[in-house]
Amino acid sequence: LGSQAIKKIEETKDLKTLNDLRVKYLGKKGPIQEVMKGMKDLSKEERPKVGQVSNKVKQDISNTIEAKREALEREEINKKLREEMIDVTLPSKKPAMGIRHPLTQVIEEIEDLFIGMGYSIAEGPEIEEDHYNFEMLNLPKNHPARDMQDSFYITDETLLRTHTSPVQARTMLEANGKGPIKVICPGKVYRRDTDDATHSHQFMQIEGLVIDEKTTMADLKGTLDIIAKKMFGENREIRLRPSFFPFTEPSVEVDVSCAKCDGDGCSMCKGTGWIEILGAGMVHPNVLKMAGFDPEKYQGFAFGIGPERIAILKYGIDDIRHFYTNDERFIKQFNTK
Ligand code: FA5
Repeated sequence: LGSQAIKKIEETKDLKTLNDLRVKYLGKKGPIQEVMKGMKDLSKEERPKVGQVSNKVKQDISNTIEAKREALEREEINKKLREEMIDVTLPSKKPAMGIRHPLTQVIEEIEDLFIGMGYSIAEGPEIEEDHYNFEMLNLPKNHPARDMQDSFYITDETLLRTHTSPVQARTMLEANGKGPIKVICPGKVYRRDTDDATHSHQFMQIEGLVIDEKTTMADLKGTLDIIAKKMFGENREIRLRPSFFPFTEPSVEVDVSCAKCDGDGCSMCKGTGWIEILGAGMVHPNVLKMAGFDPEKYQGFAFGIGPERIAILKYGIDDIRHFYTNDERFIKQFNTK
């Protein structure tokens, strides 16, 4: 019995079968237990002999099971280690890298151009006081031109800024009536505009402000011409159209020529050959005065660029909403790495 059991145990290939064998041979109903039970019927002389033999068999079986169990467990661990082994010499998976948002790329490009021309960057709050958003910009309460920028009011006196022009007023106040000032102010703005292909209720603007003792409309035009050529190519031109903003006089809207309708933003030109990208003008004397500047001594120009419109034109994007709906397929096209 002993050698038969040991042979079976040694041939075992898994822990479950091994356990079954343990129960079979050493369990309460097993053959050894049976022999033990029958001991009482044996003679005095036979009893120790049989006892000794069955104890030895029991011990041998039990030792073999123990050794086999250890071997099987070791094998299992080794198998697991082999299967889960990491080959550190294999090339690793590249971690997915994010892409800078196309709008961020365009804004940074514009910022770099202005920094190269000696401008610094100013920022202001998105939750703005009516005072800076309108009044300091020559738009007193009930002025009809407030309707040009339908607003999200928070209280009677605070609102989500409708443009970046309040940063002009804040910057001028900080300068205590002393020029020169040369800043651009990028940031988010909000309007109760109905969303469509070219309008969003939240969009970006980049305000520009220059105040100095001899600043003219020619400086404004020259500056914008450089920006248009750098952003869109040397063959582009700009066109100034008379317009109205309460905070500038004269005021203009600025268009960029389309690239000979070769598909580059052409559909946006609606057949006219020009597309509007910003509003601008010479800072109104009232605005200078309110901010503590002497209009006899200082003049200045200001502009407000819509970077979404610049990006649309630059990349031939057909809908402004692509910027804000976070479709990865759109964003991934702007991987410049
Ligand atoms: C203004 O906001 C003036 N503050 C700009 C300005 C600054 C004029 C300094 C003079 C001096 P306007 O409302 O036209 O102007 O907006 C300026 C630009 O923002 C537009 O040319 C356009 O490019 C962009 N823009 C306006 N509304 C939207 C909109 N709903 N969605 C996306 N872009 C818009």
